Amino acid sequence: MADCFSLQNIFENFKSCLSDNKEVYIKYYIAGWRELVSFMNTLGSLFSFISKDAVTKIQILEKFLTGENGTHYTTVQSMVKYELDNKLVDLTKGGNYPASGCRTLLRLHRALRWLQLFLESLRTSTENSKTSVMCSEAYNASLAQHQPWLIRKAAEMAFCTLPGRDAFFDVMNAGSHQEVIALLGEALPLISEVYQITEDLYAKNNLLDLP
Ligand code: 1PX
Repeated sequence: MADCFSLQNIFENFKSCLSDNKEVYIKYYIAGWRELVSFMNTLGSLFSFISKDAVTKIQILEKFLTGENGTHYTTVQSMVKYELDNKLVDLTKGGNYPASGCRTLLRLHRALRWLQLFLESLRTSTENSKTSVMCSEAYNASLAQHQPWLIRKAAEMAFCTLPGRDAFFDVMNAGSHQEVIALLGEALPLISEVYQITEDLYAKNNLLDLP
């Protein structure tokens, strides 16, 4: 429900993501995504195909985290090491591990780039800016490159139904527009840091194109 959601909750989770030595805790990463999904669920049924896919991916990671090898899934760093050391990742084409932790998290990681771009453009937007345009620009500069035509079209259709900027600021449930903008300014560096650490780790291990 719209009133249960708050922008603050999302950021608290992404803040908790980073350990002292800059590893990314999967537990808080997926908790951040759960909050985002609950926000998306307030936007109407055209978004449900997106939130369903996000939930599926969150559940895959949760299962690893609570499973018998869960300790290896404490951080993104430990997951990458464990799955690579034990050859649990399909590196070039589909094989025995279509739902590895590494490839599943990569999908969310790419979506985090979308979030980063979208929130930054919301933060710097003016009264006349359109959320649908900001959303689709962020999408085209990130996730769209990894998705087929049909999904891109469905996503574009959903974006057109987004509430206008004022209503969008209201549903973020973080006070006045000025307060929302201030909160975005605080939170974006955190999200960017989590994104960049993951990106560097994946790049170093040649994991950015996992099938
Ligand atoms: C405070 C503002 C917050 C806004 C919250 C919005 C949360 C957005 C969550 C998006 C999560 C998307 C996960 C997508 C993962 C993905 O790329 N999956 C594809 C590939 O997976 P596969 O297993 O097949 O390799 C999959 O094909 C995806 C299908 C669903 C469509 C994805 C379209 C993504 C659009 C993201 C923009 C969300 C718009 C929210 C509007 C505010």
